[in-house]
Amino acid sequence: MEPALRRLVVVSNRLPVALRREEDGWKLKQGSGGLVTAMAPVLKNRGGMWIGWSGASDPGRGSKATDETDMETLFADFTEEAGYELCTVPLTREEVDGYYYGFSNEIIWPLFHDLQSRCRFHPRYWRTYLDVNFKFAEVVARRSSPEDYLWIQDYHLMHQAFFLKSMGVRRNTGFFLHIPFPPPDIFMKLPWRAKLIQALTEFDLVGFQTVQDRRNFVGSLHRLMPEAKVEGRGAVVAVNMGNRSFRAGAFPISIDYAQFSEMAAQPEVARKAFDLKEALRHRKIILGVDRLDYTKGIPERIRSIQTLLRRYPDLKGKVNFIQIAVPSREEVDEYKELRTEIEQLVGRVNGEFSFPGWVPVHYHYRSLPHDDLVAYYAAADVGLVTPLRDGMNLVAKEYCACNNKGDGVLILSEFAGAAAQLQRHAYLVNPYDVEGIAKALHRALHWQLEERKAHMSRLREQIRRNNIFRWVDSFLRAGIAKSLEDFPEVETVHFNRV
Ligand code: ADQ
Repeated sequence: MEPALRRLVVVSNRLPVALRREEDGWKLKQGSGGLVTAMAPVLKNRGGMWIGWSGASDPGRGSKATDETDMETLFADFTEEAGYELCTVPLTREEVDGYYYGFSNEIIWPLFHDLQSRCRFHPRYWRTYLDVNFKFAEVVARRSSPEDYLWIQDYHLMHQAFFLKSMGVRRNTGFFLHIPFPPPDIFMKLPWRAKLIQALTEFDLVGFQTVQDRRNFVGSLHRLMPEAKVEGRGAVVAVNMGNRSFRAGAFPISIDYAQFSEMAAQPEVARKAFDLKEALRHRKIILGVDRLDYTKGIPERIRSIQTLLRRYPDLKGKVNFIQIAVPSREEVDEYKELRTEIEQLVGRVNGEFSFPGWVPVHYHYRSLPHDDLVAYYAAADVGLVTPLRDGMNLVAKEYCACNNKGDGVLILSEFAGAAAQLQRHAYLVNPYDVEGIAKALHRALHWQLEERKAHMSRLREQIRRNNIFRWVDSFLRAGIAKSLEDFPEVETVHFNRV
């Protein structure tokens, strides 16, 4: 069905561009993530717009060239090239501190990842979060029209529909939460729980990564707004609130499978993967790739390598663990402490086991160019993806897509959203169970080739079919569909043990 959609307007905290200073001044480059790749054609086809914070526009931090006027020129050039418009929401230093570092990253991020003891429930953060959401909504109202479909991304902007409605601005709105939605007992810890959940009900469609996240949301909704009645049992359900209704659904995000797989097959990338293996004398490679974040379970993972080498001394000199960590939220103390903890752990494990010619743990703290990252994925015998909690986890999918030989093993945390889709063919582990991970690693390293191939080919097929384009398509179809009949009941594999 061709949607009656004139234009797609994506709203997210950050714009999908990287700002770089080159010799002749500042340059904007389109971001390269799966989300941008998948959205770009839709935005281009419909002459769409992306609204967000540039990340560099706050006065006091940026240089003269990053002020608003120069930005406008850069954005106009970008629009001509990319085929869709960028629109920036300028934020002050105080706003960024309260809304982004404060409410989003010190409250919602830990709470929604079940780590409530890390939350700092400062009322000031909440107020700034509301102010910034209002500011975003004003820009959205001004720059969009009633025929547009507004697709709001993630936990930074949960009050968009609420503020648009309170301004009397009628728009068709969809919201997608990239991180998990916590179980009701945890969500109830939030001092502003009733206002937040009500704000979410103001969207026409609320999307989650998994069916379990949607259930958690509905559980909290029932406690806080008992008048809410849920209809339907498929991936998308309708919620009636008496005088109005909205939809809630599970839309597992994915990657541009073909792009990863094709890149891994390119001769230069295959060469890089081979060089990497050769540099490590063709030892088995166990790989971890994450943003450096306390939800990703990196210290536990390093301890599991330590346990592996203690328990199975025959593996000494035969395996390497490579951990690539992308710098993230570096200004925040907790992230600095985590970095130190990881570096000390790496030092301890290497100190305990290294001998001339072999260092068990290789740790890289940097962002990698895309082709290097793909080469690491292609070279790895085991993808070790063990977040303590994760909305989806794209690394798990990227690893499989790059494993063109099909002989790798994916060890995956049961608390990653990806486990709901991949549990039958990944080796599921509890990320807190250091001994369990060590055992899984030992088994994975001794698995028969046929068995590994059978599992990996199924994983790859599942990710190839359910790729990022399908995700965009299914969300948009749900966002503009007319009735629940458009969503026949589906058998969705979900994971209950959260
Ligand atoms: P993230 O928490 O950032 O995303 P993830 O889904 O794993 O987690 O995505 C990380 C991305 O960063 C991957 O695409 C990966 O390729 C890239 N990356 C990692 N290490 C890198 C390196 N060293 N160099 C370059 N790139 C690197 C949030 C949620 C997730 C959810 C996504 C998408 O927390 O649960 O899957 O959004 O919805």
